[in-house]
Amino acid sequence: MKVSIIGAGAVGSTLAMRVVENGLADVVLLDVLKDIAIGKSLDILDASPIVGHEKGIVGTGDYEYIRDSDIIVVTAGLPRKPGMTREELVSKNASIIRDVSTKVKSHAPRAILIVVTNPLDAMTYLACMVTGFKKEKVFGMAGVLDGSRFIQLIASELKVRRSSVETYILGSHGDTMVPLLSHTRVNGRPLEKVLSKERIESIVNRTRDRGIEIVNLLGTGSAYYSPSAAVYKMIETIINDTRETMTVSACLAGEYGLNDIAIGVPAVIGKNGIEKIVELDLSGEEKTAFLESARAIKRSIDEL
Ligand code: A3D
Repeated sequence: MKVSIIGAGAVGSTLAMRVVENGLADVVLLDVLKDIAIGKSLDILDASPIVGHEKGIVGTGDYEYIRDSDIIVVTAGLPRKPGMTREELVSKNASIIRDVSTKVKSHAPRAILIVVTNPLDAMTYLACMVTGFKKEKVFGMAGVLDGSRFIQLIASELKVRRSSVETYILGSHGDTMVPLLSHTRVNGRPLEKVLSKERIESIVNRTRDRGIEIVNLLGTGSAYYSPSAAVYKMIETIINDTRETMTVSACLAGEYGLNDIAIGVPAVIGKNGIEKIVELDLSGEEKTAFLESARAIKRSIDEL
C-alpha cells in the first residue's frame, strides 16, 4: 500500500509518522518546500530501527513520486492564526488546492483523495470539481475529529470510558457544525437523559471552539496531533476495508436533499472510499441546523 501526503507541515508530517510507525503503508511526503519534506522523512526513517517497522518513507517536491498511490492526503495550505476563522483562509488555500488537485489528477488518477486543508468543506468541494474523480473517491476529514473532541469532553464530564460514548457531528467543519444529540448515547442511553441541557450546551460550545482554543494557545499553527489521528483512522479503515461508519465531508448528489456541496455526513468507509452515504433521521431542530450549515458552506464555495 502506498500513501502520499501533500504538505509536510505539522499535520502532514505527524500523519506520515503515524502511518509508517504503525506499519500501515509506505509513505511519500511531498511539499513545495522540498527540503523540509526530505528532512522530515529522513528523521522519521531514522527512527525505524528503534520503533521496529520496515515501512519506507520518501520526502520530495516532485509529483512523479506519487504515481500509483492508493491514497493521497492533502494537508497543503495555511493554517489559522489566532483570531482567524477557517473561512478567512479560503482564497489563499483555494489556489493551493487547485494546483495540488490538478497534479493529483494527472499523476495518480486512481487514488482515493482525502482533503484536510481548511476551510475543509469548500476545499473538498473544490478538489471534487478540479479532479473530476468519482464522488466516492474524494472526501474531507473533519467529522471524525469533531466527534472525537465531543466524545472526549462528554466522557470527561461524566467520568465514563470514552469508548462508551457514541455520536455523530454533521454539517460544516466550522461554527455551524451540528452535533446530533438525537444520535448521541452514553452506555446506550441518550445523552439528554444523563446530562442537563446547560451542561450539554456548554460541551457543544467547547467542542465547536476547540480548534480556535488550541490555535490561541499555540500562537503559531493549529492542532495536529488529533487531526492526524483522525486521518490515520480513515486511512486504516480504507486499507483494512473495515466498512466503519464515520462522518466525512462528502460531495453530495441529492443525499440529504443537497447538491453541489461538500458537507459532513455519515458514510460507510471501505476499500473503495465512500461505500455508502448513510441518511440518518434528524430531529426538526437538527434538520434546520444542518440546512443552515449547508448555507454557510455554500457562501464559502461562492467565494471560490
Ligand atoms: P503547516 O504546518 O503550515 O503545513 C502546511 C504545509 O503545506 C507547509 O509545509 C507548506 O510548505 C505546504 N504547502 C503550501 N503550499 C503547498 C503546495 N502548493 N504544494 C505542496 N505543499 C504546500 O499547516 P498544518 O499542517 O498545521 O495544517 C495544514 C492545513 O490543514 C491547514 O489549512 C489547516 O487549517 C488544515 N487543518 C485542518 C484540520 C481539520 O480538521 C479539517 C485540522 C488541522 C489542520
